[in-house]
Amino acid sequence: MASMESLILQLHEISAVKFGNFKLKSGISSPIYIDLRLIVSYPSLLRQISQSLIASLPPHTHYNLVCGVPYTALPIATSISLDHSIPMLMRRKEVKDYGTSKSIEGVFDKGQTCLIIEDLVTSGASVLETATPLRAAGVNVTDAVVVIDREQGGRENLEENGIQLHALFKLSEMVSVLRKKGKLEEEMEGVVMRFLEENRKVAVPKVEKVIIKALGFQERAKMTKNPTAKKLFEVMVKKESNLCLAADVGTAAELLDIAEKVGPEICLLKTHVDILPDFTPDFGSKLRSIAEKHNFLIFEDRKFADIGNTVTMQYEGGIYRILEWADIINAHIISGPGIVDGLKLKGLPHGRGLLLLAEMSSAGNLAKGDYTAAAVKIAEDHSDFVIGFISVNPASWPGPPVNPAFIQATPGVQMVKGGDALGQQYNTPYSVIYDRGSDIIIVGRGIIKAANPLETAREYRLQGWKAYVAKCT
Ligand code: 5BU
Repeated sequence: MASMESLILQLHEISAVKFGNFKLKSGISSPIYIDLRLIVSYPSLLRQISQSLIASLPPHTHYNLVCGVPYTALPIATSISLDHSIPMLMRRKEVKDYGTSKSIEGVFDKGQTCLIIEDLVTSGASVLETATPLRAAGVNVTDAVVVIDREQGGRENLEENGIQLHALFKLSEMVSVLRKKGKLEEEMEGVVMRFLEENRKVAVPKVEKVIIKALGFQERAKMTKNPTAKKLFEVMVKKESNLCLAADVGTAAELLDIAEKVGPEICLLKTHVDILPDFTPDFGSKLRSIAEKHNFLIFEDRKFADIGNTVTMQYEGGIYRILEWADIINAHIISGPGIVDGLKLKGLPHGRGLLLLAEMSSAGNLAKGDYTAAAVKIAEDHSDFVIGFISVNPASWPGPPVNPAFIQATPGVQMVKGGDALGQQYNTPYSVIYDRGSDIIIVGRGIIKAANPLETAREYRLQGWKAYVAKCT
C-alpha cells in the first residue's frame, strides 16, 4: 500500500496541487487548489489512491454498494468497484429533482448501505447532494470516504447529517509533507495554514434540510447533549408516538384521570398547572407516577418570559414548584438570552430541558422572521439545556438548517384545518409533521372534547406517526 507521503508527493508531481489564489465552489478564495480530475491520466496513481481509500476505512465499516460523487470521484469509485467486486451506483448530476428513481443509475435493494466516494470535502455539500437521492431511494448512507479533507467544517456538517467522514489525509497534513520535502516555501506554508485557520467552518447550502427531515428519532437521540431530549426521542421510538396531549381540563383530578387513560398513546403530556383550581402540592408526584407507568414525559407550558433572576424563582418556587415535576418547560425569548441562563441554572442540574418559543400558532402573533432566527441562535448557544422549539413551520425557516438534535413541537393541531373563535389556527397532523417539518403534534381540544378521548388520541398518534415514517422513507 502506498504511504500517505508517497501519494502526496505523486499528486504534487502531476500538478494536482497548486498554490496561488483560487475561487472555490463554496465561493471562498483559497491559496491552495487541488485538482484530482488529473488522476484519470495516471492509472497507477488512480489505483493506489482507490486502494488506499478502502484501506483507510475502520475495519467495522459496513457497506455493500459504492457511489462516487460526480464527476471527479467517478473513476475512483469505478476502480474501487472493480478491485473489490462491490457493485457501484451512479447519481445523475443533471437530474435536479432528486427523489425520482431516475436520479440513480444501477441496481440496488432498499435497505442496502452505500459508501460515498469523494475526492475533496470542503463543506460536505457535494457529499450530501449525492446522499440525498440515495436516501430518498431507500439506500442507507452512513459513511463517506474522501481523498482530502480541507478541514473547513465538512466533517462536522456531515456528522450532523448522520454521515461519518473518513479521509486519506487532511489538507494540513498535505501541506506539512510538501513543506518537509522542500516542495513548498515557508512563507506559502504560513499563508495556507492561516487560511485554513480562518476558514474552519463553511456552511452547507439548503439541500441538507431534506436529509435532516429524513433522519430518524433514533439517530437524533444520539446527537443531543440533553438527557431529557434523549429520553423523549427514545420514548417516541419505543411507543411509536409523536403525540403530545395538551391536557387543558378543568381540574387536577380530571387531568390525572385523562393522563391515566391516554397515557399509553402519548410521548408527552402538556400541562397549564395554573388553570387547576384543585391543585395540591402532591399533584406533581401523582402525575409523575402516571408518567412513569405509561412512559411519557411531562411538559409544563409555563411560557416563562421575565428576566433571568425572576424566572429562577418562578421555576423553582411558588405554589407549583414546577422544577420538581416537569421534565420540560418553555420560554419566550422576548427578554433576551438571560432567561435561558436563569432557567438553566435551576434546570440543568436536574437534567431538565427547555423549549424556546420560536413561533406561535395564534393568528397575528409576532414570533416570526428575525425573532424566530434569534430563538435558533439562543438555542444553539445553550444546546445543553435547550432541547428544541415550539414551532409552526420550521421547514420554511430561512438560513442554514437547524441542528437535528433539536426537537420541534407544534401546537394548533386538529384533524381538520381551521381555527377557534379566539385566534387559534389548526393544521392537520400530516401537514404539521410532513409538510411543515415538525416532530411532535400538540393536541388539546381535538382529543379532550372528543366523545372518546382514548380512541381519538390513538387516531392522532397513528396519523402523526404515519407522517413521520413517510418523512423518513
Ligand atoms: P388546542 O385545544 O389543541 O387548541 O390547545 C393547544 C394548546 O397548545 C393549548 O394548551 C395552548 O396553550 C398551547 N399553545 C398553542 O395553542 N399555541 C402556541 O403557540 C403555544 C401553545 Br406556544
